[in-house]
Amino acid sequence: MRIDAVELRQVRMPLKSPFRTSFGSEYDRSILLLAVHSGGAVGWGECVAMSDPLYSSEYRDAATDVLLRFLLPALADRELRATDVGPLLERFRGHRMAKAAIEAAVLDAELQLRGESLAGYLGATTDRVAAGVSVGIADSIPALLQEVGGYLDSGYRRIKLKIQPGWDVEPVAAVRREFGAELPLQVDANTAYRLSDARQLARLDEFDLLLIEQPLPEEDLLGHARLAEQISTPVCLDESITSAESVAQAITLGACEVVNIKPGRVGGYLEARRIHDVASAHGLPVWCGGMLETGIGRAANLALAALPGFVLPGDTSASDRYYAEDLTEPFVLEDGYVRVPTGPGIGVAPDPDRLSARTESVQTFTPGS
Ligand code: OSB
Ligand code: MG
Repeated sequence: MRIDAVELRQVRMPLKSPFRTSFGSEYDRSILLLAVHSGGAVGWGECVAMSDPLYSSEYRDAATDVLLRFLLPALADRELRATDVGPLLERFRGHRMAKAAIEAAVLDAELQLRGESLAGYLGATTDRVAAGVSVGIADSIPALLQEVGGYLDSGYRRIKLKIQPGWDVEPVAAVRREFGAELPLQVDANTAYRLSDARQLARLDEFDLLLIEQPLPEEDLLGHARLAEQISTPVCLDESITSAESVAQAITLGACEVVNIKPGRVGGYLEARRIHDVASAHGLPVWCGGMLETGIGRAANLALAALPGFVLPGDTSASDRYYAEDLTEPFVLEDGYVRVPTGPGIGVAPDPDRLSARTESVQTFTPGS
């Protein structure tokens, strides 16, 4: 294929309720969507960079800038396959979320032109994925229990609680007490702790959690390895895992016993699959993380989450966990599972009216101009 044009669309999606983590509160999701036009096909990619650099150093407007100035020009005016995107962009440091978005859009267009689904292309072995849900920091324990209860009533198969110093043992103990020992339960600290908090984190041991996600800073692999020796809850990395190489290092160090794979964070679906392969070869379970995606990113995440190493439920919730109205046909929960799209490419496209209603601005990149 060849890139005829790329639309960079800034959309704003109001969240049904605010999402509070140790790094801040989101009230709406400000998203960069890419549409790659190629030979009559339109491929979609959702950039997971948030509006502010709080989860990672990347942010939406920086992604837009690096795409327009560096990444898109490097892909223009040539025959291109999705597998070329990573190598062609490798000399530009970092900006993995921006790279992932353009690779995803190129891949969607290429697969549509071939009539092949992303799930089939990646090697999916299932047609539905067990859905977990990520629950933000609440205003009170009763409010948290009510929210968790609502998700369990809807059928979610695993609960993840966001934690931070001052909101850890108490909410976990309350959820265990209310919903029982059998509930698959895990926590995510988004780097809010230090190794000196190991004794506090060891207090979570008695609650038999599936894992603790990213307790320490992104760069602190050694700290995670030390912490893993001091707590019995398995350590899972999110922010620290940026490539297949980084996961191999983390595993070798003993810093990581479970991996949260987010395609956006690691530069795309192809690198995400390599991480899956490395982790699986080492016998580590992986699961698919999320970044409050619309149906565009969610469709592609579901294709990835259908690979055989994804043995834990992901943050692949239904559309109505986040949005009153999704950009695509909504993904729904069926008996605690979400269906993997089977159509060509990612298998979904935004509804034109809903997309234009949510669009704040559009910039167009045209090769040679
Ligand atoms: O750390 O997994 C995270 C959302 C935004 C940024 C980081 C994270 C999250 C979530 C929500 O936990 C996952 C989802 O449901 O999309
Ligand atoms: Mg996380």
